[in-house]
Amino acid sequence: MSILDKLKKKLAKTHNSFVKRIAEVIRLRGKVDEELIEEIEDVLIQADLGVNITAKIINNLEEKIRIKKIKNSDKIYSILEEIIIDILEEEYEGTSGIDYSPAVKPHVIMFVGVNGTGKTTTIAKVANRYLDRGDRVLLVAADTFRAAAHKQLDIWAKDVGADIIGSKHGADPASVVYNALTSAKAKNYDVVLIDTAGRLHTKVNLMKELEKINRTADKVVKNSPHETYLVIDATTGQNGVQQAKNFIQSLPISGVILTKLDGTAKGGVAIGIKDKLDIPVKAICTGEKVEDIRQFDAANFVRAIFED
Ligand SMILES: Nc1nc2c(ncn2[C@@H]2O[C@H](COP(=O)(O)OP(=O)(O)O)[C@@H](O)[C@H]2O)c(=O)[nH]1
Ligand SMILES: [Mg+2]
Repeated sequence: MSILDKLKKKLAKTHNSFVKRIAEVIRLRGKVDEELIEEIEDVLIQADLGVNITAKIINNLEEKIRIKKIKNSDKIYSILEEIIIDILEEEYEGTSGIDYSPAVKPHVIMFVGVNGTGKTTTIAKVANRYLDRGDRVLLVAADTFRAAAHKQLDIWAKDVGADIIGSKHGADPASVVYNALTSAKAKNYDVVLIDTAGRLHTKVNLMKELEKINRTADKVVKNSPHETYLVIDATTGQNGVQQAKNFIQSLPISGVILTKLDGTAKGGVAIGIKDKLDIPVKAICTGEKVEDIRQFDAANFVRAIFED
């Protein structure tokens, strides 16, 4: 099976609900008129693309229809696919996925996001990629709020073969990070992945804690964290994207990792993120196993959901 075919299989729910409905709308309407455009617009909105990007897509579609004088609806589907790819390729120009060959060592990455979005699982996946390349990887259990959090990361660390530094439940996460980075420098680790809490007593407390971790890391390894990834659960659609704004206001987020695309019809959410948050999707996750992560390739993603 080709890489694209594998992705198609994982994104089948999004394909079946969203683009099949567009195809259906186009087939039933037959001709190209205002009503067809409105119906396509409705489907795009319902598919969690977001209002802004949908407006952009529809504007481009109307323009193409006018310029090319398209009367018959059978071309609309492929035109729409092309338009979305064009918009995303422009937005994603100059961006890249997760940097698996960083210049500076230790390369420090912090993972943030709401509880249950998939931070800990994603860390295992990313760790596995670095380990495959021969890097020495240290995981840091800085989610000290949930009692089970350290244990969960511990299990993953054993599974993928990474080292881990943690602390007692309730410890100060910034000091855990301080110790971990000091040790990472002394022991020449290549990569350090920091797991953080997704929930505290209040949202303000959580953001303060993450900001403190951020500042502390920089004190030990200059300019770190080199990357801060925001993990968003695709099944929560536009709500998940909305929640992201709290993190973006407090932290220098370098990219989004979108998870659980395998279990949702809301995969269209990936299309609107860069437009809405001005932060690129770096990678996508399509399952619970360590290999279920891949770099986000916008054009490939759109092809995978549009094409049979
Ligand atoms: N289907 C699916 N489940 C996922 C994915 N990523 C994470 N999960 C599951 O989501 C749940 C929460 O993940 P976890 O890593 O604990 O989230 P955290 O609270 O952000 O650390 C777990 O049951 C994971 O197995 C994914 O890409 N696909
Ligand atoms: Mg966790």
